[in-house]
Amino acid sequence: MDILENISQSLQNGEPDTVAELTGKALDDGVPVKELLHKGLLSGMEVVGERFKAHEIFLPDVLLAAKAMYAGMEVLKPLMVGEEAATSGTVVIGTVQGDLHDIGKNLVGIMLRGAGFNVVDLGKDVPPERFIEEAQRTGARVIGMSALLTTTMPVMGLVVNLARERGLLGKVKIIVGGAPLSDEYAQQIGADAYCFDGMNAVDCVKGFLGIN
Ligand code: B1M
Repeated sequence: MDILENISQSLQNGEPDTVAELTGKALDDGVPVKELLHKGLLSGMEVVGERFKAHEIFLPDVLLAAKAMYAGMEVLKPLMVGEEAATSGTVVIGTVQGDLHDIGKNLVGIMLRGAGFNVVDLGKDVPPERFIEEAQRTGARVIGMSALLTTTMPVMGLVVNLARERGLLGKVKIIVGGAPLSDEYAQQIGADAYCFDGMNAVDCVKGFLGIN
């Protein structure tokens, strides 16, 4: 088994220590960060999602896999963040109210920080009002919301409506992301963009702020 398969398998088994160790070893062996993230960690998490859906594994197994995912991300984080100074503007991010999935949102935060943005991370289960208050308090140029559940996606629309009521639309751009989201849904709720992953979120934010 090659090291990436090994990482994916250890993540599926919910083994944080092994995942961290193997991720470090793969880096030492010269495996690129992007490949490690996609072919090791994310591919493992995809299998976990499929097996959970098929009722082959249960919630505690998924939680352990999430812990293992974090252990791997911790090792990669310094390499993803880079050296750029945070001068490009503030982005407020969070996972919407009712939703506890934060792995994707955290990855997006890491990528945005790496691209030089000041990221205010509100965490998970964030009520609509908080996104707006923090954007106003920090003078953020962009609000980024994440949702992984079809039942929590509508909360994003509430945030857009609140931003409209407070006269923020246009001044603050709103981006949305997460597995069940789409361009169509983003348009439907009046968000400025749907971003499919962290790199795409960086490109969207740079585009909005006129940064190359
Ligand atoms: Co849950 N869960 N979960 N879960 N979970 C899913 C999402 C699910 C698809 C699994 C399945 O059935 N196949 C399903 C949702 C079904 C649906 O709504 N259609 C599901 C369910 C049902 C549930 C519970 C309801 C289960 C239960 O209690 N019976 C429950 C809900 C809890 C709640 O939120 N209130 C629940 C709980 C959990 C755990 C807590 C155990 C755990 C989360 C731990 C954590 O996040 N700290 C968990 C996990 C890990 C998953 C799966 C397996 C993996 C999610 C993940 O982290 N993926 C997931 C199955 C799956 O997605 N395949 C599943 C890796 C992550 C990097 O990807 O988050 O998509 P993702 O982020 C990507 C992009 O989407 C994008 O960029 C990221 C990087 O590429 N992106 C953005 C995300 N946010 C963005 C924001 C942006 C831009 C891009 O701009 C701001």
